[in-house]
Amino acid sequence: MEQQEKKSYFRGMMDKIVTVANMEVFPSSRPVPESRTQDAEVSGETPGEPELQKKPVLNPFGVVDLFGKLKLGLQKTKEGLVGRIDTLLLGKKTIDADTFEELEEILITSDIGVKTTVELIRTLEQRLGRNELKDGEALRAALKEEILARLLAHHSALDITNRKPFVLLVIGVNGVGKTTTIGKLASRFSASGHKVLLAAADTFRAAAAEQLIVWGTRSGVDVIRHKEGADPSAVVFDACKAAVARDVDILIIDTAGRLHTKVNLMEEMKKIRRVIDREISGAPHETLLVLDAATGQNATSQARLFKEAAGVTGLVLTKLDGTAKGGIVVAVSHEFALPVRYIGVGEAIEDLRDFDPQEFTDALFQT
Ligand SMILES: Nc1nc2c(ncn2[C@@H]2O[C@H](COP(=O)(O)OP(=O)(O)O)[C@@H](O)[C@H]2O)c(=O)[nH]1
Ligand SMILES: [Mg+2]
Repeated sequence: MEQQEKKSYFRGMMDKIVTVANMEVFPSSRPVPESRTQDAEVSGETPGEPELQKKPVLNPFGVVDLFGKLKLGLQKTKEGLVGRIDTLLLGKKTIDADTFEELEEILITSDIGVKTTVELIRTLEQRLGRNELKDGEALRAALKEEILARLLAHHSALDITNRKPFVLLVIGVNGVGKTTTIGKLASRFSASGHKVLLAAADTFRAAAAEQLIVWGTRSGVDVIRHKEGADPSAVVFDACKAAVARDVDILIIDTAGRLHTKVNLMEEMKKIRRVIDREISGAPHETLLVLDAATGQNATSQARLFKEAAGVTGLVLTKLDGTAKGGIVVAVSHEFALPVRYIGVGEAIEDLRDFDPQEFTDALFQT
């Protein structure tokens, strides 16, 4: 009997030691071992080093032209959406039912979404009825106005200054760009003087944490990680404790999007949220859903699923460069009444941009 007790006491101690040994704080000052970055690259899914050395777009004064870069990033959507609209509308002297029918088709096939398209067309028809639209050019301008109005209606920038630590939970299915987005955000927040801590709660593969560490090392940001396969909630628990103890301004939590079933994934998200809230009351303060714009309507289904189950408060649309499906930005924001906080138009740090509805519509509609 006594021996039995000793045994279980011993096992309890071992469990504790293993738990502590499982956690690893990865200080940004520690060099990333060669093999780690290589691991990340070998996996093929997540390159360790994003390409940071792409040729900058310069304006005539030799200064990096961010608006020009945005326009370039949105080029395919511009061609697919506004290019076709121009072919339909420019030079058109009268607007009739056929014009609206064709416009509707262009909007739907550009991933603006059925719901938003129907609403846009209805509003434009009403404006025509009020004699506000004299010709094709006026209709084009009105369409831009209506799209902008819908984006502005839900828009607000992410403000991290009202809570400390501000807890930012990043969710989304596998491969959409969560870790890359977090890396870019970490370097931006730390460059603007904020103390940042990252949590590697995607514990499915070691490479996921390594990828975060590469970004962390680059921007001088620490990463809390556990061993591969550990319980994501345990990582989150440790990260919350560390964030409070170290007086950080913002804790950004990376998660996995690849549990076997949707139910599992959503249960995991709920568990993570419970743990965060228990440690830092009222947190997470923002739950960012990352969506890959190139997946078009799939992004809409993901937004529906995550919004219902995971308390999404903001969106990031990545990979707008290289896709003609950029209309999805308008569709998801409007359909789910969620602010788009950031958009990704490339792999460099400056390619993650604060979403600005005016700038976005200008970049699309400017000839
Ligand atoms: N072209 C482009 N690629 C991106 C963008 N954002 C992320 N990626 C790439 O998408 C791939 C998957 O990103 P990752 O962050 O690992 O996705 P995660 O599984 O959601 O964490 C990587 O190759 C990223 O470099 C973007 O805005 N544009
Ligand atoms: Mg990842």
